[in-house]
Amino acid sequence: MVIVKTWLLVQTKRLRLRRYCLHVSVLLCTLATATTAAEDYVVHSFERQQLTDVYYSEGVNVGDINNDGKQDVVHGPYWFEGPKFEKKFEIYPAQAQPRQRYADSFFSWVYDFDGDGRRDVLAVGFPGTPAYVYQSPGPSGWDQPWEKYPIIDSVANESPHFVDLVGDEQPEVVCTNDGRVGYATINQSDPLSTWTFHAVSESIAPKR
Ligand SMILES: [Ca+2]
Ligand SMILES: [Ca+2]
Ligand SMILES: [Ca+2]
Repeated sequence: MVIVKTWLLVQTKRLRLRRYCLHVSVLLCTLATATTAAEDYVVHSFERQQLTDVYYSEGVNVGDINNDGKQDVVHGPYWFEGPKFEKKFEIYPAQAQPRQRYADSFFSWVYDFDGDGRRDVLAVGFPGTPAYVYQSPGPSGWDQPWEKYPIIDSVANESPHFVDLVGDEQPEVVCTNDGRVGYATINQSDPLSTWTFHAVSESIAPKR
């Protein structure tokens, strides 16, 4: 009986010790987290620069259009030259959009589609409308509209993406087309002609 009592006492002490260790561990973890969190809190401040007061597009993107190593901004029909963003150049004839409606331009991405060393612009409009590549003319053509090439007949879904989905080091447009979820790949033999849409679902989504 004494042996049993002693064993129980030892086990109880062990249990208390474990609980104490657990409490200390939790406290240490909390302190460590608090220290890390304190170090992580850095206030990043930004300077606001308004590029335009006209509504041209739902979206904006960045990329080095003029190959000077500085990021430029693309907003609908315009690209703004970085790093000052005081000069803007037309990609296609600019038309102000009615503020009470969606714009005819939703997304733009900057990428050299034809491999000539100049980054072009892929533009996606209202869901269910075609996507176009605007071919960069280079510095001699900044004062004129860029050549426009339809590459996908319809891009839909609220937020299409332009990412390397299938791992071939080239991006694809991930979207819906005619209600089908899928992705469109760049036409390797002619990047400025029609791309191929690869459906991964039946027609299950809205067509716009
Ligand atoms: Ca640039
Ligand atoms: Ca190009
Ligand atoms: Ca890819």
